Amino acid sequence: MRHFTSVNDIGDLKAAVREALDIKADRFKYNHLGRNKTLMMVFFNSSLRTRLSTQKAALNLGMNVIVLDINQGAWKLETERGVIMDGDRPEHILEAIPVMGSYCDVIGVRSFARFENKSDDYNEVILNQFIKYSGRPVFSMEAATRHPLQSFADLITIEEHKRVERPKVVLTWAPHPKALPQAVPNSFAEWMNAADYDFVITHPKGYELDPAFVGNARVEYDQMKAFEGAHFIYAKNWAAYSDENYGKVLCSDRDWTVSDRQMAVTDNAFFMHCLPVRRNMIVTDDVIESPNSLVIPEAANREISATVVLKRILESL
Ligand code: AN0
Ligand code: CP
Repeated sequence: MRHFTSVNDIGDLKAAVREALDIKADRFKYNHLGRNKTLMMVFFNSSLRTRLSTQKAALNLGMNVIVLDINQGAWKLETERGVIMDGDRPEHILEAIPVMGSYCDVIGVRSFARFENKSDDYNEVILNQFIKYSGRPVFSMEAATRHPLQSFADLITIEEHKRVERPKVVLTWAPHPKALPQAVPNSFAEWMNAADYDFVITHPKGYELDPAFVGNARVEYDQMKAFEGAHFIYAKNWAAYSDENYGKVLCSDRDWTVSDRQMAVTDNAFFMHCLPVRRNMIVTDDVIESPNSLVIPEAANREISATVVLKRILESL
């Protein structure tokens, strides 16, 4: 594997999960692979889990790690070609990327949707410039449209906990005070469709996701109906995707907050969220603290998904 930006880069999912569980049983098994190899993690946005789990994954593989927070101590980057750079951005990304590439063997990039220009976001202009100009394998640590390391960890978590072969998995929108990207729900949908689960998406009208990610999922606007008989509830907020309301918050209805009321109609479902989560906006204290909450093992599996991905990239160097 050279680059890792979506489910399409991982190949057979069953094999990927097998490899993940194998690594989980002995996470230092490939400790020789990363000897004298350097991972550079570049963050345009904040992170707790991705930063720590990806660094741990690199250490599992014997790599060295450099972390750059673009907004803390680096020069502000101009990202558009052709701009007369007389403003507050002293460096252009077209120089910065190849310079970063010259100091490392693999690059991880976190660059959220900016909600300034829908086509720039959905064309992944930042991530793709890293792929084009760094000369290195690049993997997404959440880009504008996807968060594949998260979705892979989610898949591993579901496979570890499922009680039926083809579980009913429900992705539910939930309220949040700020506009959040669609990357997590898009990516989750893409991986759930690829895993061929019984997959349902529920959200208020106006929150329809890009049909390319919805795929064959059933969309159910009645949240209670969607939850009936579910085995896994995956909550997430996202802002509107439609052209007219792109990046906007349209609904703050706290009836959508996941609580015991909705969980009661599921088949004793597990609760999942990628974190960070706003309690009593997305999910109640009771649900996130219940024995059915998988948020901590799910986050722990981020180390495993990142180890598999970095291992495969190292094998291709
Ligand atoms: C980000 C998002 O919704 O994409 C990161 C989630 C992993 N969340 C926030 O900014 C709160
Ligand atoms: N789930 C996740 O990616 O968390 P961070 O934003 O803290 O990295």
